[in-house]
Amino acid sequence: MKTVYIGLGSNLSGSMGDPQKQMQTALEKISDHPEIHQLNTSSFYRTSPVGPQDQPDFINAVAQAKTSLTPLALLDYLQQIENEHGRERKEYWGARTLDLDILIFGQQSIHNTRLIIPHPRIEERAFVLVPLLEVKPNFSSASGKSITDLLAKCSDQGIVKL
Ligand code: A4P
Ligand code: MG
Repeated sequence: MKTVYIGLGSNLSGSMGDPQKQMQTALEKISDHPEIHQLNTSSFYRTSPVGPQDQPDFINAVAQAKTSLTPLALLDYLQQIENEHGRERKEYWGARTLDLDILIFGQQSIHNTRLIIPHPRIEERAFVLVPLLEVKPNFSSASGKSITDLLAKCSDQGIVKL
């Protein structure tokens, strides 16, 4: 069984409702899987968009869980949930009804066409770091930088706990 961390984000209403509702139903769906256990979710945060600015604020959170799934099987399941929530892939880093990213998968390092783990942009994003630290207070950065430094670097990114 591996401990995994999943980043959740939404800034558009989709087939399950407004962004917060989309996140809630996604979390229920994740915990419904027979091979995913002990789901523990951070607070929800309202965050300013990183990337294109002409889009609504996001709701973001991070979930911790234990799983016996392989990384690719977990990705398949998360992408199925994204699709059920009306996800369309248009603009890169653009607005989305639901985005589910695998941030960390046990101690594994993966680099293939479908999956990069740890997620390459964890360290530069307040919307990932802040909720991740809630569920994984012992997070240490792959680059060796201190958490204080990482948080200071992204302190201009708007983030409010809901
Ligand atoms: N993929 C590779 N590695 C992973 C991984 N660790 N987890 C592949 C999940 N998927 C991974 O993803 C494109 C492909 O990445 C997938 O098919 C999968 O095989 P996608 O979700 O279709 O595209 P995307 O989300 O637009 O790209 P990406 O790289 O996930 O974007 P990011 O980095 O997640 O950025 N601002 C705020 N405030 N909050 C946000 O949540 N999100 C983004 C998206 C930009 N700005 C934001 C937010
Ligand atoms: Mg994504």
